[in-house]
Amino acid sequence: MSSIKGPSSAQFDGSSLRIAIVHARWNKTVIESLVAGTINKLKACGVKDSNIIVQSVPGSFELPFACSKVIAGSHVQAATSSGDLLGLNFGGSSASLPPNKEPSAPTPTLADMPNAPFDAVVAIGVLIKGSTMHFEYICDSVSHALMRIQIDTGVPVIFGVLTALTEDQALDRAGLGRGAEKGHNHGEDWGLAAVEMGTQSKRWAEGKFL
Ligand code: DLZ
Repeated sequence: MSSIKGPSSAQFDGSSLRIAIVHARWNKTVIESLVAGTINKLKACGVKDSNIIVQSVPGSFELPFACSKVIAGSHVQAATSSGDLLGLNFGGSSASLPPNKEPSAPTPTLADMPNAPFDAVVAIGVLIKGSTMHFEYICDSVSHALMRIQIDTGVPVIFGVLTALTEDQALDRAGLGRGAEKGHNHGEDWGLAAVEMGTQSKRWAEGKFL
């Protein structure tokens, strides 16, 4: 019997979004597949290559700190580039332009610039239960911290952390199953969720609900 689990589909255009992926490096094989699945789906939704930023951290425990810093840093980056657009720092030094000469290149708009604040962040980690309580502590603290970051910053943080009881569970959820069924790559769902939440949160912030 086929499963009834999983999200129903919805289509969103990611072409104006800037998305960060922050991933842990523990359990590399599974991580790589999940990150690739996420990127593939982001691109399929129209997110431009230059608007997908990937950063890594040692393990899942470091994900909340990194997500928080990356979100804050993207605001600093955006503030700096809007200064550039006002001519404060255009092309490195506007003072070096010859007198009465305007820059000849078309002035970029903020939408073209690959340094707008992130519209969503995907946090990817793979936790596999061992013989101690380590797994429980990290799962619990990371999931709560990621939730808090999205509420506190107003930037959606997609929960791309697998909390698997066995290696096979983790492999199955990355489309790398060792059995006849390879399983489904959950990174694809996270890419879709990032585009949907990035798009919707922009609209909601503008009071648009249709
Ligand atoms: C230490 C540890 C262990 C035992 N297991 C995992 C795991 O399954 N997945 C994961 O992402 N990270 C693991 N870590 C590393 C911790 O997340 C963290 O990087 C270290 O405790 C250093 O803070």
